[in-house]
Amino acid sequence: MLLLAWGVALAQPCGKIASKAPTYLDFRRTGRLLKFLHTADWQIGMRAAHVGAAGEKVRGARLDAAKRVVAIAQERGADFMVLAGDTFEDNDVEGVVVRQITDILRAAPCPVYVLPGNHDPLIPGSVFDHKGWETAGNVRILRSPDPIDVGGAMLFPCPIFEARSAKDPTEVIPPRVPGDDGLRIGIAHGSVVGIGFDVAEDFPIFSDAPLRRGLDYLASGTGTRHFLVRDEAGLVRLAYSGTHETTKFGESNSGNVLLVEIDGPGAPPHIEAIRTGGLSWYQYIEEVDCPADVIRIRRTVEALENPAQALVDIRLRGALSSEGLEEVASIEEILTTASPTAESTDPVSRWPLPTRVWIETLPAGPVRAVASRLLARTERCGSGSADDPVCDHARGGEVILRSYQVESWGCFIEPVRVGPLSEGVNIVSGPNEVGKSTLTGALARGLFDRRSVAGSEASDLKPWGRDVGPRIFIDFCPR
Ligand SMILES: [Mn+2]
Repeated sequence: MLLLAWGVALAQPCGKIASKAPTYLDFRRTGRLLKFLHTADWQIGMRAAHVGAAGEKVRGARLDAAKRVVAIAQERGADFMVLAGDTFEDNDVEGVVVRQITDILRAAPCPVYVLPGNHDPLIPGSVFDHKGWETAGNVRILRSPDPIDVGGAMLFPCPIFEARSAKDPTEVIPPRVPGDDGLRIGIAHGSVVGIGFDVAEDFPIFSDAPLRRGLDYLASGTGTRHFLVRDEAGLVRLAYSGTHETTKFGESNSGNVLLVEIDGPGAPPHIEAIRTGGLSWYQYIEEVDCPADVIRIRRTVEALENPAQALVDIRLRGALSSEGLEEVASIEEILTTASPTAESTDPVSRWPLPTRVWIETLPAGPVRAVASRLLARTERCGSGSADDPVCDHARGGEVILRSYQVESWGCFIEPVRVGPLSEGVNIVSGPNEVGKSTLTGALARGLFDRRSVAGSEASDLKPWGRDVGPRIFIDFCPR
């Protein structure tokens, strides 16, 4: 309510508040650039449980990256710094952690504006009530939407007071009044509507918010990814810095701070992403069938730059000979040597493949025949030169699908045969709802389900009103 009254007053040129109009620098005369750092989503206090024993390293890296942001402010002569929300993982972080951040920010050579986000909203007992903030005179917590004159520009904060909301946080920014041709910078935390986020309750920000709110730039935060939102004229006036340090495997475009420079009101912002992240995250999730597969991964791991600052997640699946298992062990050794915190969080079950001698002890019959064939397949692996190991196992496993038959399966009560299939692309055509997907799905389940599938998983496949088990027969031969 108070905000609304404020906005109305500003909209009336004769109003009391509007008469305190800020004085803007005349950029055309001085040629001065407004230059500031935009960062967000530090998520300090993140437990990083997903990386096990490396959690300490990950937490430390987030503090180191925060120091780099401050160092960049110094090097690049930033006028001020903006932290656009979620500086902390939550409001329950320990006092000592808050103190670490206030110490880092206190060292900044410029004012620092900190916006509470949805992880650290301004609620009673919030992390921003900590006494440590009093020691950092250059740091200002953005506790209200009151505009701030930073000398040359007005900042319009959109603080967050709750963990979830369906309300656009930028609604508190008053529109630009006629005659106001100053630089206006918004600071918000929320998700852009329509850009891959489920924004129903995640503080939706519309991509044209800068236009609607009369902003030259809207510094925003949410999630971990750095990205820019272009307006219809192709200009970027809404940007997400992303987190300053990567938080997990597979995360793209994180570990940066944005240096924003604006020549003057209306001028397009110049945005430069500067690397702040210290850790590199590498993930290899692979199927391995022979030592050559593992050797390739070992060579990649050996070639990692700065392994002490690397987090490596390797998950291998498959059957390996003892030679292959030795390679796995050597990878573990490389990682442990490079980083004392390395650990095998998901150890492989080490079942070496049977040897020829052991197989000979089996009674003659199908078990021995199958074991021999499996061994022969793994022995074919690993051909090629030492420099270029080759695994030809995959070819050994190929089969030709000849036909298949489905019965008592979904809409098919009577047996239906698909085939004969040709050795190449086969097209199954028919009107909508005739059962093409059911037939294809049945084949996939026939090939990959366990024979023992029971319960609702199996009964869901039964034709309606019939109590017969679904059946599929697949006719295939080796290539
Ligand atoms: Mn957030």
